Amino acid sequence: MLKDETFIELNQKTYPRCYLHRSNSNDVARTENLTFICTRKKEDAGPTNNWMAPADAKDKIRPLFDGAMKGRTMYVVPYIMGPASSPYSKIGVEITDSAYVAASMRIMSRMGGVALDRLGRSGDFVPGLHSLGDLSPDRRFIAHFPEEKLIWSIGSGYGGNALLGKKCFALRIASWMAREQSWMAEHMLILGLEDPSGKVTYMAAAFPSACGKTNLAMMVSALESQGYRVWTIGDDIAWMHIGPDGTLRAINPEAGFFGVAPGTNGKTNPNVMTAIHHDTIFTNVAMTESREPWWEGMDSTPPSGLTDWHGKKWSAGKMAAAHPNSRYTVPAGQSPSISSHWEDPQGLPISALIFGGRRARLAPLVYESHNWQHGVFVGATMASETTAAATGAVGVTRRDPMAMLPFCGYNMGDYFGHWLAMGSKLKNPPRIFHVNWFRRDADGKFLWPGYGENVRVLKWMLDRIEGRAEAAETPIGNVPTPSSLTLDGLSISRDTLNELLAVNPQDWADEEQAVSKFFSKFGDRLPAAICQEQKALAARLVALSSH
Ligand code: OXD
Ligand code: MN
Repeated sequence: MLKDETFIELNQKTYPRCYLHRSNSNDVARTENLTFICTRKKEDAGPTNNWMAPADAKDKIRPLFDGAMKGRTMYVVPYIMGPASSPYSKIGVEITDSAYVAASMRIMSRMGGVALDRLGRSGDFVPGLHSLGDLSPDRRFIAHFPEEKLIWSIGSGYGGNALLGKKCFALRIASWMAREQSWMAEHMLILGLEDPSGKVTYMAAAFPSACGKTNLAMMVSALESQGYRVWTIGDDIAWMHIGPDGTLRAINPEAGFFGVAPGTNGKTNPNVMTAIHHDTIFTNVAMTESREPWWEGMDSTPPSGLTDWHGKKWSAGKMAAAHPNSRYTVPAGQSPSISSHWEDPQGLPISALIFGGRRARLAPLVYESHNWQHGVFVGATMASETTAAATGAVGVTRRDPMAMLPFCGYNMGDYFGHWLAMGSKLKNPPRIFHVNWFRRDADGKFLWPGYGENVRVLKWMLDRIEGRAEAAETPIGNVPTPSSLTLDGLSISRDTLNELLAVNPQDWADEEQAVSKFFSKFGDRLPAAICQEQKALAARLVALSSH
């Protein structure tokens, strides 16, 4: 890879075994418009997925693979998603003509001998065929065949399109398997919150792409001096099963972090800054004169002599030096925050599920749902302002249930039904919360400092679970009373706090309209319990505004 410049060597003194990869400039993010769920019946893919009939998809895509790998090296990559000895892990085999993909899979999954050993003579694996093709978006397809558990991807070398274990297998194909087998494959980080007694409570949280999952999972707690610490189990995907004791137990199917670089620094994520100083692949970041990786938001002023992500001399004022969706790929075990239990084969018991998104206006800092069914409704009504993680306009509000809109491998109406069904199978279903770190004031300034301070919100959740914290009832759920949040050491005015926690009935009535419009897409595949929750919310809003 060094020889053919797939990899550029970074400063081996300060960044040992770190390399920079520059992708084709038309191939820098997931392409949702070229991603297909290929089921026999269109309704089984549902209204939120692009659909092709399996036979049509194969007729269209197979010719693109003809001769595509000629003159290239073909890599056969057996890999395990999940800890090597976990009964919940699954095996995939990816065939690819990209050395970058093979090297990245080595970080992001347990690959090679360990996977072959586990596979033995069984044929129980998800095959994935990948080729860079000619990298033309006109001949780019990321096709999933969930009925036969098969993935075909051509024309892109970008992470989420090309590392087939991640979004394609661990979310799209796995979500289908999970419904068949009564478990859950979710776009969730997993963290452990340690309290002063040393007890660790595990939580899983779903946020749309590039909304801070990695930073939250790896947070350095602002309440560390009070004995609250955060441990990382995973930053992007959770596979959750019902354990023998009726609790929901989560494993992280991945072995590494494929994180968004811009905005990452010693304040926003000191743990990952430590982790990425060795054995890391950087993609589409800028490079300093001393051959170190650099991106916007790493420090306040760009150093002179930067090379941009295209490999050209960079000058300030023009475009960003690093691509906004530039990434680091780093083994999870390199983070100082990694939990000593992150590879526990039985997974970790989940006490809270958290949904969240970027909402400049609407949603309060945190609220708690009334029960599982209401919590599923809260997840189903999630929305967020878009980011650079996928191609398309940035900053528009899009509905993104459970942060799974781009990743659910089947009809989302049925997916809500699966969530509801899982709740009734759990002895003690986790509490369900919603958070919004991104609320802004009238001048557009963030109201909440975020990052390590978010532990204060996690602590409130823990206190709710343990019956210690107060909450005020609102039509959307329970919000903290100002005094129930642990705010010592943080300078935040009472007015700001009120603004952060406010639930404005008129705004929520407007939101309700948007939700109704979105739900109408699902027709009779929308579960009755979701309609019921929607009606109940509407009634509570009317009751409040007529007071
Ligand atoms: C990711 C994404 O890369 O969600 O994790 O886009
Ligand atoms: Mn993700």
